[in-house]
Amino acid sequence: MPDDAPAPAKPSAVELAKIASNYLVGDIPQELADDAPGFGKASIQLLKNHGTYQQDDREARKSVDGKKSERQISFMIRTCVPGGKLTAEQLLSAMDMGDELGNGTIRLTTRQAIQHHGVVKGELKSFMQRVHTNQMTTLAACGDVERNIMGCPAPIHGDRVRDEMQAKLDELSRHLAPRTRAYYEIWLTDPDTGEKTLAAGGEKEAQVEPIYGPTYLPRKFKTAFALPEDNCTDVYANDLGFIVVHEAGKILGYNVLAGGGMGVTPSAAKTFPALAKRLGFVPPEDVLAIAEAIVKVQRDFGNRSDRKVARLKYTIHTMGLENFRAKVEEYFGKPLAPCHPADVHGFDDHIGWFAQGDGRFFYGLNVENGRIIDRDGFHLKSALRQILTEIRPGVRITAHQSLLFTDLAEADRGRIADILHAHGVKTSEEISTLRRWSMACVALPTCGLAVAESERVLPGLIDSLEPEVAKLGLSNEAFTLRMTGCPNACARPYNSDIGLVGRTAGKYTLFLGGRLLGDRLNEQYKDVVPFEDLTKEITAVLACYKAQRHDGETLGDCCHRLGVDAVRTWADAWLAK
Ligand code: SRM
Ligand code: SF4
Repeated sequence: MPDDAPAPAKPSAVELAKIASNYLVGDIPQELADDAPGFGKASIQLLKNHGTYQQDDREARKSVDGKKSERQISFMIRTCVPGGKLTAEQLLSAMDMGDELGNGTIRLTTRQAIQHHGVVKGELKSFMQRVHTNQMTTLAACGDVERNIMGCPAPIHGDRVRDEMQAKLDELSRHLAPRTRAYYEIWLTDPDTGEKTLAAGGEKEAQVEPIYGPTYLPRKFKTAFALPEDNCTDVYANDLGFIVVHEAGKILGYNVLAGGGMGVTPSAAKTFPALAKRLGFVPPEDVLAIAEAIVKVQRDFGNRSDRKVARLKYTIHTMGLENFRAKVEEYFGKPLAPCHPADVHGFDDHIGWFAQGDGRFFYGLNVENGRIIDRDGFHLKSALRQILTEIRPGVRITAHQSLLFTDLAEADRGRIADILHAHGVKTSEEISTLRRWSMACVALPTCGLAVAESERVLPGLIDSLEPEVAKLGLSNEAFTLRMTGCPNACARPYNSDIGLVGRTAGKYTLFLGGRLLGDRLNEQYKDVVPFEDLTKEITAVLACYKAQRHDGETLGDCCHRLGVDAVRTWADAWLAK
């Protein structure tokens, strides 16, 4: 611990669990073997670093006859997909696992990963083993470590910039992966050959986690790569961001951003959403070293007693940006060059049919809120199975919870459309621009932090907004509409054109003035708006936009220019007519 690190305060309960865990082992092995449906408090925290959350399905709880308050414990498991890149076989296998061990659905996340819900404790180990057999991992998909690193997933052949960026992302993912043996020994040992000694700690302790040390990071840590012309990963919302600086097909280096994060606790005024700050420029060969330096500064200077203010954004706020930069330079071992002027100026969700540049094509399929499911009249899961089995495309997950099928032949276009239609699924071309640019977080019934609905109500809200948008003649306007079931902001509502954040059951806070580009926070427009009023409130804002916009101005830019007070005055008068 450096001399100038903050004086040790009383560690939070999660810190205590990590300290006592011997590199994330704790009591997980014993508790995994007992008959209880769930784990103890400390293990629940440690398990997050292994990629799994103990959950209690609130609706399943209610539906158990005569046992109203009995908890219905099951597990959410998140699998990392660095840069969103996987194979048809891996996605097929993930769907099989959802059917055989989970709740029959899978969820593509806002960080290009995969989530399963409803796995019971007795199946956790076989689940992890199948993920491993599938050449994937759940290690560090959650927890106080570097999470799934995001990158633009579009496959453009001959685009050396994208290829090199993707390779750098993979290298960084490997570099920042936890090295404890706990994951392998808890989940991946063969019970028939006997458990091995849990291998962390001991004499070589310092070597176990050379980057993280025994208590890992004070809080979750998220990283994304973006291109200036395509910020599809929302790079400014991350703890650490890399914007590729390139000229004539060659990467000159990366602008490094630090301290983005969205989650807020409304009752704690000390919490706030923040866009990452521009910190400096590094050549490609220094990406790993600067990332490691920033991670280590956060490790040593982040708050370990109050988890509400433990993210990197608060470390920077407490230290001040200049002191933070100086500390990073000290850990980096040299001064940081100033940022190159390059900044994000475009955003592409990659939905639709595109040439890859090598005679092949890719197709971006909008997956509403990332949920892959079969239900009455809508059999997306079966459609995907057929596409993946018959065509065997490459697969990518976007940061907008959607899928890209890659390496397609021209003839596959019609075939994919036929398969989707045969299963009651619309092609991307058949859905509205409004729906295409919307996202909702998971929320109820599985998310323990949800105070309002999100994934289950956004599609209906869009159904009722679509005719209003059409009446206003705005059907072709692209703007982001993002909804979450609480202020933790898992669908990044605070930099979107329209943000809807669950406030309490059935009520939302409405935010306006962010934008597709993701480089501006929005502002609170109205609070505690009942769900039933959202259609008319949003329609009134759109009417204001229609009446007041300048040529070519986006919704977010227009609201930002006018200011939320002026928009409210105009929209309320329009509603009162
Ligand atoms: Fe998130 C917690 C789901 C992306 C901010 N998030 C949760 C938990 C695990 C609830 C919990 O702690 O008990 C949710 C699980 C619900 C469930 O039943 O599945 C959850 N977060 C998600 C996902 C699945 C939403 C989605 O619809 O895709 C996303 C998974 C991403 C991934 O693959 O890793 C997801 N979460 C995000 C993002 C967006 C992003 O990272 O780009 C954010 C905002 C950015 C940020 O981190 O600030 C986000 N999640 C949070 C927070 C607030 C963190 C904070 O600093 O305040 C929490 C609560 C916490 O950590 O205490 C949280
Ligand atoms: Fe749960 Fe809130 Fe995240 Fe939605 S935003 S998934 S309700 S923690």
